[in-house]
Amino acid sequence: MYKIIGHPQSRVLRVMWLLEELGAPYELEPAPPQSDPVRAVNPSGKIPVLLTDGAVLTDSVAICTYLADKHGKFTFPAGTLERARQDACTQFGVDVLEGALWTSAKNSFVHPENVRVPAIKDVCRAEFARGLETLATLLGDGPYLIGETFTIADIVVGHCSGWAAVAKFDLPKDGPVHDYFKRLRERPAFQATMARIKEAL
Ligand SMILES: N[C@@H](CCC(=O)N[C@@H](CS)C(=O)NCC(=O)O)C(=O)O
Repeated sequence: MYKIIGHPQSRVLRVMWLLEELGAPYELEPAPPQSDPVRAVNPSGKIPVLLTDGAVLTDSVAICTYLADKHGKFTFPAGTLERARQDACTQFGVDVLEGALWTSAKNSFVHPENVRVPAIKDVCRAEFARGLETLATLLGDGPYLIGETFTIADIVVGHCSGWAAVAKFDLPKDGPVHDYFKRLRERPAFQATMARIKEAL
């Protein structure tokens, strides 16, 4: 049994979604970032945290990579060219899409008001829009980032699309990227994750 610590409307969703895809049972403690239960296991106070086999794992991408490698699913094996492409897509999600969303969030509500720079949010929107153009190229004929195989790179990018919707960033109303995001949302494991989040809140 895995235990996830962290409020699920966050990068915690990535770990929940992957565990649902894997069909692996897990417990969720929906603690907010910087709360006592989080800081007790992760000094940075950041979420998600995964407790497994007596160990504390942090960082959503590190956790997803560990779980996918461990279960041998939703990832290509280390040392293959497909894995290198998959990792590049994951890093694209984190660097470009998440980078824009996170900088915008930090300057909207995460940082104290006196250190926020609201004007940066226009830059974030522009970067995100450019990222969607890159995504269309990476996706090619799809259906997923690495062709026919759904991987953790799709989970990271898919999570960013939901985050963008909540943050009211512009998303395509039709076309291949729109259809890709819809395809991700329609996966039974994603639907199960959303149901579990609803139940937890
Ligand atoms: N790279 C980390 C980032 C974790 C992170 O910043 N999580 C946010 C919530 S989604 C958080 O805990 N923020 C509180 C803070 O930065 O103090 C990951 O992917 O897990």
